[in-house]
Amino acid sequence: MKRIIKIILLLLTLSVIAVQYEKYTDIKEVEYKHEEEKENSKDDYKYKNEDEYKSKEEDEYYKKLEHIKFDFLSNEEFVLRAKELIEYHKITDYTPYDVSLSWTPYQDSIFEIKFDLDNKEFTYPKSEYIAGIDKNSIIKQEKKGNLESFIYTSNKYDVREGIWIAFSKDNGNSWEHLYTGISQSRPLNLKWYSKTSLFKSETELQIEAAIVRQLTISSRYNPAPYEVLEDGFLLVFNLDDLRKDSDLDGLTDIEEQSLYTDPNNVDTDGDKIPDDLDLNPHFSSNRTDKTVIFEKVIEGEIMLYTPVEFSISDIPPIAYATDTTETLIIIADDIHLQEIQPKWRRVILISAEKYRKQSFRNTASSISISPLFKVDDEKDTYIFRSHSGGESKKYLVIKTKKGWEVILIGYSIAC
Ligand SMILES: [Ca+2]
Ligand SMILES: [Ca+2]
Ligand SMILES: [Ca+2]
Repeated sequence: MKRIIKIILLLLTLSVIAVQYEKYTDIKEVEYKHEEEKENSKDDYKYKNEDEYKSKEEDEYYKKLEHIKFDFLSNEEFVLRAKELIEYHKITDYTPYDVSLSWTPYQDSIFEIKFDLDNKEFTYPKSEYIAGIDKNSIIKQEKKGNLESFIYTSNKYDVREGIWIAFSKDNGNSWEHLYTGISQSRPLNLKWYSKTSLFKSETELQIEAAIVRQLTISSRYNPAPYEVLEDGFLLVFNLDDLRKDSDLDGLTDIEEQSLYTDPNNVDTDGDKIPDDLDLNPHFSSNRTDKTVIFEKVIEGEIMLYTPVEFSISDIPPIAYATDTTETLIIIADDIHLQEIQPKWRRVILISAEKYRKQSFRNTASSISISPLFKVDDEKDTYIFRSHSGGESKKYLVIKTKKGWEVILIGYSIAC
């Protein structure tokens, strides 16, 4: 996790010098005539370059961040933290980790894309489903008497490959889906090819695993190169532990750990919306006019060089989480951001300090957003930045008579 923070900080400093997309270089001099230019001369913008908008507030903010140092975990520390994640046994008679077996036989077969010569188009194999789950996501499956179970991956709480269990006691007629709180290869790689039976008992499942460590920062290779730090683990999932929902709010204790909500409180932020339905479970929504700016950014409504105008009266009805709601972690300390009212995604707002303290937990997709910085010598004009993955974006915010106008003025990626 420190590595991720390190990357985020690196991006902050790199954002100015990062390679700009070529296609944006020719819109360095973009002129935008506001419809109501007569009404307000300030609305007649001429965007030359994102670097024109300087802010001493911004400089101060990032100067402080530069003092935080992050070190990679040593391999020994890495292994110790990995072992804390889950109940396990060490075994001697195990199937060694094999990177060439990254794909299950089903995944291998479904990736056989064929070219149809007659119709001159590619034909893709049809996905098959079991218990509502694409067989592509299944790691290991087994039947034993009336019991049937499989371990699979889902992105519900993780950016990639969170580990889930599907369990049936009635020959696959009805299914229960349970989140384990860990994700594949981060850092425990669960082996579909291990010989050990999935059923340890009627209430416990087991699977072999190895502790692996990715050797590159980038995961553009699939599978990314790994080294095996320790092999021979037998992970044990006690189904009753996975089912435990101490406050009966519909989210298991493990899910609440992943969402940083209180496992002993039905309504963590006290806004009368229970944790399982709350799209912003940590803060009750007392929106300010600045809150709306961040909502537009989170919803992806701000486009490059196309100003978006809105006001605080632009309040969407309260929306609720469903079974398929995705989760976005937002790392930010800004009060205006904390009050956002999401429309379709669950947002978990946590401080950079809290985020930094994690080891491997919670790999939901995350975005880091700066506060609003006042632009020097300009009235009601702000800039702020967002960072996610390798992307860095810079926004210009101007207060108008109607409310706010927000424009994405800078976009860079780290190569
Ligand atoms: Ca709960
Ligand atoms: Ca709760
Ligand atoms: Ca709530």
